[in-house]
Amino acid sequence: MAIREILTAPDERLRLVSEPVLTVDDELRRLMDDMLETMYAAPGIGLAAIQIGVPKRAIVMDLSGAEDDPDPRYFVNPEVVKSSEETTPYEEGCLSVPEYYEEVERPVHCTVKYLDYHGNPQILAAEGLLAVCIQHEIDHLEGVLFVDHISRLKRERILRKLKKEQKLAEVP
Ligand code: GNR
Ligand code: NI
Repeated sequence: MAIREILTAPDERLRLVSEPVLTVDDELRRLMDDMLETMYAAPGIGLAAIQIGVPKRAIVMDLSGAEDDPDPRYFVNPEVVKSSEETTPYEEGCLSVPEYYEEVERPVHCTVKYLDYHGNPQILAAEGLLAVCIQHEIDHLEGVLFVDHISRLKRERILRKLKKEQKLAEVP
């Protein structure tokens, strides 16, 4: 396993629409193992493949607390098949938008169809943090970031600051 570099906005690769996975094979499992290790190291609670520069529809997640045993989850080709009318705000962050947090309004409940680590089809009914996180990660597969759900003024301010910080970090 290996820790990979996480892309940060406004890197244009984060805007790619990721491609469906054709077969859940050892190569994909190695990618997902690297994603999980990268996510744990960050640390974060979810990661989409495009965040390490791979435009494939694969997500990893672990919502267990620091005290709990690890609970890694893997989602391949996830699709929201149902979502509630009712929405709720949650203060979101993103490893690709480091150090910025904003309230995002999303459906409270959603049902997601996906393939698991072994390529078996699964259906998940999500609520709470799981629903927030899976919707945030599926957005990444479409090239969407949480800042796309807030006001244009706030979004442009955040992206401008991130660009400036990256420029400053480049200076030898
Ligand atoms: O680690 C993460 N925390 C988080 C907090 C609130 C809502 C969504 C998230 S996902 C984020 C990791 C990440 O960027 N995944 O794409
Ligand atoms: Ni994110």
